[in-house]
Amino acid sequence: MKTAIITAFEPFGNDTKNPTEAILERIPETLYDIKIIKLTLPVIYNHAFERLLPLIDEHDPVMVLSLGLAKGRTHVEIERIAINKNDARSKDNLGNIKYEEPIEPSGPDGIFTTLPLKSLRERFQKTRMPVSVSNSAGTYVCNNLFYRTLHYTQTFNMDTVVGFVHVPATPDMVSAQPGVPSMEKSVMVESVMTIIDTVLNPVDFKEHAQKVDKGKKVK
Ligand code: PCA
Repeated sequence: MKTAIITAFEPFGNDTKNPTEAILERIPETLYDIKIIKLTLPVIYNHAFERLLPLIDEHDPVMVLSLGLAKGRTHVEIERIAINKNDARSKDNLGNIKYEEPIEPSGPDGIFTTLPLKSLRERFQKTRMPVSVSNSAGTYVCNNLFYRTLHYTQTFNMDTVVGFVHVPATPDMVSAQPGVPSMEKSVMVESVMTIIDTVLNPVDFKEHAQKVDKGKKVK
């Protein structure tokens, strides 16, 4: 049986929850005969990827889709690119602060997602769902995980589709923070499920697995 891996993150910073964990719970165990493996990762540079790596090696998944919280965003966003840099003022959950540090010293500056952005954009336009493409996954732990996953699968010429999705806060998280945008969990779940469906749907998947554009620009 083929597998796909979907990851969430633990809470970090001043927040006591991360909506990606609740989204993960709502994702089914199988879809189109593909087993979905779910994993919640620590918000720690490199540790997150090191937790994921044995599962990638064991299952050679058709897709690894990681979810992260980006408080301040207004809607669900699919990340276009991971960049080779750790650089954030916020501490990770082990207290690490990274400053102008490459993730992979000999890796490329940036690596594009291998999600089918064109099909995804068409799908979201058609369904009129509030999902867009973001051109920066930041330089904190989410970008670190995204970069390392893309770098690994490309280094070993794997056909795995690798993507990252950032979601906003939920309303309860920002009730005492006027002006900080939020989104209901149910809309996030629907958005993430549509992304997963677009990739794993047997018809779409077959077509786009052949042209997974290994780091090439997605027009
Ligand atoms: N968001 C952080 C790390 C964990 C998460 O959910 C980020 O955007 O880097």
